[in-house]
Amino acid sequence: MSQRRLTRRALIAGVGGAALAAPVLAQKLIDLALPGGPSLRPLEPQFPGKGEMIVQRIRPPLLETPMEVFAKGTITPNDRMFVRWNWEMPTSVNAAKHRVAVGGAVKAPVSLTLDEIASAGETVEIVAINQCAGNGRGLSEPRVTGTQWGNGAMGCAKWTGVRLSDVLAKAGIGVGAKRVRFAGLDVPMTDGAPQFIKSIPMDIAMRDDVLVAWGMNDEPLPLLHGFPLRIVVPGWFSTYWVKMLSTIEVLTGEDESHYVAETYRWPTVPVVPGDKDFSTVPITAMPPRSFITSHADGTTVALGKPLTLEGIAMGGDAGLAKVDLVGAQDGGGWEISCKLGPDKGGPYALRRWSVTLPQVSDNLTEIGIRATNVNGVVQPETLVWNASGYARSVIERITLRAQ
Ligand SMILES: Nc1nc2c(c(=O)[nH]1)N[C@H]1C(S)=C(S)[C@@H](COP(=O)(O)O)O[C@H]1N2
Ligand SMILES: [Mo]
Repeated sequence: MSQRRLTRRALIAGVGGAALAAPVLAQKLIDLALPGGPSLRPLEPQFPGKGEMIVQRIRPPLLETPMEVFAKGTITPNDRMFVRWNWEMPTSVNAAKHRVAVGGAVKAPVSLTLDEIASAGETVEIVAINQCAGNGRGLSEPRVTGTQWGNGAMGCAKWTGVRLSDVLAKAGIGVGAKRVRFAGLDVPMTDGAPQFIKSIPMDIAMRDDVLVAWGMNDEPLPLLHGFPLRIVVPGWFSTYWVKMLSTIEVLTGEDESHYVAETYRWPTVPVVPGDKDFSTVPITAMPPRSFITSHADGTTVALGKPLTLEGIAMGGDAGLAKVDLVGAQDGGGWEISCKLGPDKGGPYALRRWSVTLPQVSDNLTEIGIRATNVNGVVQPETLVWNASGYARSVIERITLRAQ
């Protein structure tokens, strides 16, 4: 109980005083069914600015979206979007005083106000999935270190902003430009620890859908999601989507900074636990993924009746081509193609799928859902394990009991 109070106080201190008067409610727990355990987490109904969220950590906040949210629609409401900060986040930002410095290998460094950013070019809207590179890490077997996320460190929103290329044009890209690096207003909590800065290659930076965004689902970016500005790189893991953007720096060489050169990387070769000395590359583009949202694992369904299953899918860094329901790995050998919902949001958005089985004649043991994108990338049968649990992509399975 005292544990709960402490948690509550920390929570309030972390994001401002808005919820100070809120009553302490009875704590609800959710079971994320993490094979490496422990898998119970608090379900917090009133984290400031949020609806009910799974608390992975209070400070800096790591909040996970309950899977039930994805059953409701392909756009994740702002108050249900997962939250991830590596270091403490500022609890307020003065928009009038905020500037974005554009420097490094540019023709003339500039310091831009929000108005100057907003008028740097055409306003662009794009629907894109925001997914942590560690989403689903807690499901890794053998267990790996890092935040033990279930599959809720993802969400899909409509982002509004201007093209990064238009903002870069305000300073003029210099000779030999190779990468563009971003920093936000958050700073490390421990002395000497590296700041959370990230960079992307020049060709990605120049893409016409890579944004400096201020809008999220037609609202200003909430503080938790990076008010007033964040980077959006559709199709790439959101570790690159730097929040509370304050600095844009053009680099002429490789990025030797911690979060690019040392972490957020994965092996270029298959590895097993304990392997060392293999080469790594940054995790970048997302693979396809899909989930059953209509039925939780272990649900009972009616024997002898038709059964409709529904869910969500993503193509990753390319549009979705198809989604199939597949039988258990051993003794399966069947697959049924699912009906895709309308393509409302474009290639980087979540999409619905559904399939109706004419009659349930037995338990549906370890049935899976498998997405394929237009580049022919398919969710694999078995997880390609890596020691950081990055970029999970595997056929996710559930068992339904017929009764
Ligand atoms: N400034 C800043 N931007 C950041 C981070 C951060 O710690 N600081 N974390 C990154 C990571 S790892 C993720 S997964 C996403 C999470 O975005 P969200 O909190 O809006 O869901 O923000 C990215 N941008
Ligand atoms: Mo992340």
